[in-house]
Amino acid sequence: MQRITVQTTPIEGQKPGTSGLRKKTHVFMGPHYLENFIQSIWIGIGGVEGKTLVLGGDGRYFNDRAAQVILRMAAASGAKKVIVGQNAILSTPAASNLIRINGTDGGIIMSASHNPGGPDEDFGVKFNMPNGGPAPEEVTNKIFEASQKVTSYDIMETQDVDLSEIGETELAGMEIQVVDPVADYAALMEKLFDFDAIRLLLGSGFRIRFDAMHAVTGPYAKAILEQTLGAPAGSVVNAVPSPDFGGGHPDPNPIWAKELMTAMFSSEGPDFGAASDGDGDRNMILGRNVYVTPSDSLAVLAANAHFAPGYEDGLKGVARSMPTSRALDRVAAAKGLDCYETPTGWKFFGNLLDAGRVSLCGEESAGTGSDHVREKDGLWAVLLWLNILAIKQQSVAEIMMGHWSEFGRNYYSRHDYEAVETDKANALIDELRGKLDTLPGTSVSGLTVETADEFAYDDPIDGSHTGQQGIRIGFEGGARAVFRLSGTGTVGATLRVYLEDVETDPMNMHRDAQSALANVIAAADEIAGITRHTGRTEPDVKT
Ligand code: VG1
Ligand code: CO
Repeated sequence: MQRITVQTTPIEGQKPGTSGLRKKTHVFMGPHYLENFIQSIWIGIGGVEGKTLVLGGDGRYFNDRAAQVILRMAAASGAKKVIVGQNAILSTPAASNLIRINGTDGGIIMSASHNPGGPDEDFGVKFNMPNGGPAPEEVTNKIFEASQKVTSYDIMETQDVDLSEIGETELAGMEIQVVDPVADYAALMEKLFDFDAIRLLLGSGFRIRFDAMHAVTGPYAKAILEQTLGAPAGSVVNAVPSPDFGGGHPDPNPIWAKELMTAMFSSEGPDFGAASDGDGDRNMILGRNVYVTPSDSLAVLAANAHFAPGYEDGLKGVARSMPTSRALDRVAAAKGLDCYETPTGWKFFGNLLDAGRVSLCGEESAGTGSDHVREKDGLWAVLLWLNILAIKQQSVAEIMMGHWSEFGRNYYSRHDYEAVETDKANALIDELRGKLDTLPGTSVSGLTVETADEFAYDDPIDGSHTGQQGIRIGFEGGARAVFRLSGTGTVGATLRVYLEDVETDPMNMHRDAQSALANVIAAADEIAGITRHTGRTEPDVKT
C-alpha cells in the first residue's frame, strides 16, 4: 500500500449549489473530478488530518466507487477515523444523526437527492458540519475557492475496503467503522414518537402505504413501520434501493409518485400514504383522496406537534424557506410562536436550530424537519403524522378540514419550467429585477401589485448576508408570486414559479388549487413574460 500524490489542475464549475455539488454522473466519473472536489473539501474545512468523519450516500450509481475513493483520500491525508454506513449507504437524516451522536468533525454525503440516478443521470457530494447540517455558504465558498486553485491530491494506492460487514477495520492507519445505517436512526425515532399509540393505530385496521421509490428509505421504513410498528408486510412498497431508482425519478410529488397517487385516490385506497426521495430527506403526505401540500403539512405539524412526546413541551419557534406558503405563519401567529423566513435550502435553518430559536422548520419542496437532526427528514415527518393521527383519531381529510377552518387555507402551487436555456432564464430574472421599483400600484390580470422586491437574508445568529434569493411579488388581498432559479439542476436552468393565495371563507376552501390560483398564475406570467422569454406556454411540472 502506497501513499501517492497526484498532480491535477483546477476543474471549472465545482461550485456547490442549494445542496452540495451536483453534476451528471459521467462528469463526476471523469478524470480527477471527484478527487479534486474532495481535496477542495479538505482544504475548505481546514484540513482533515486527525479528524473523524461520517460517510454514506443514497446508493445511486457510482455511490460504492466514490466511497472507496473518499476513504483512500481521507486515509492519505491523515484522517483519524471514518464512520461509514454498511455498503456505503446512509440516508441524509441518518448521516446527520450519526455526525451528531458521535460528535464527529462532520461528514460527506454522496447524493443528488431527488434527481434521477444512473450512468446518464446525476450524482452529488456535499459536506455536513459537526452540528450535522449542510455546510453554510461561508464554507461552501471556501470549498469552491479551493477547487479553483487545487494542484494536487493525496490518495492511497490500495484495494477496496470491504464495507459489506458491520464492524471495525482500517486503511493505512485510519480507523474505519462500518455501522448499520438504520439502528441509531430508528432509536432516535423511538425517543421522539409515541410508538405504542402508532402500533395500536396500525393494529386497528388503519392501512398505510409508504412508497420508498426504490431509494434509500426502503430499509428504514421496513424496519420502523413494518418490523417495529406492526404495519402489515407489503405496506412499504418499492423498498429495495436500486442504483437508478428503478429507472424513476425519486422525487415524492404527485407527478413522480404517480403509482402512490393512483392507489390513494381510489375508494379502496389506504387511509394514509407517504413517499420519500432519493436520500430520504423529503416526504409527501396523502390521505385517502387527499393530497396534502408540503406547505400545508408543515403548518399541520406545527399546529399538532405537541401530540408527540418529543415535542410535548411546545415548539421554541418555527421557520420556513421564503417560497414556502405562509400557512405556517398563520399557525405561528395563533400560537404566539416566532416564525422565521429563510432562503431556500436547509443550510439556512442550522443556525436557528443550533441557537434554540426554532424547533420545527420546512420547505415547500416536501422537506420538513426539527431540531432532532440538522437535515430535513422524510420518515420523521411520516411518523409525526402517524403519531398525530393516532392521538387525534381523525382521518387525514378531517385533519385538513379542521386545520383550514381554524387557520384559513393558503392555496399553493409551484410551476417548474425545466431545462430552459440559461441565458434566457437569466434574462427573465434580470428583467424582473430591473422593474421591481415600478411594479407596485400597477394592475395585472385583475390583481394589484402591492409589493415587489428581491429577497435577501441577514442571518440573525452569525450576521451573514445572502442576497438574490428570489423575486417576490405581493398582491393586494394576500396573493403572492415568487420567481427563482433552481440551484440543484444539472441541465440548463430550471425556473421555479411559486404561487399562493389565502382564503378565509369556509365556503371557498375546497377548490382545486390550479383554478383557485388562476388569476395569480396569469398575473405571474404577465409580469415575468414567461412565454416571451422561454417560449414555453406550460410548465413541465406543477406541484
Ligand atoms: C430544491 C428545493 C429546495 C431543497 C433543495 C434540496 O432546491 O427547492 O427547497 O432544499 O432542492 O433538496 P432548488 O435550488 O432546486 O430549488 V434535496 O431533497 O434535492 O437535497
Ligand atoms: Co433529498
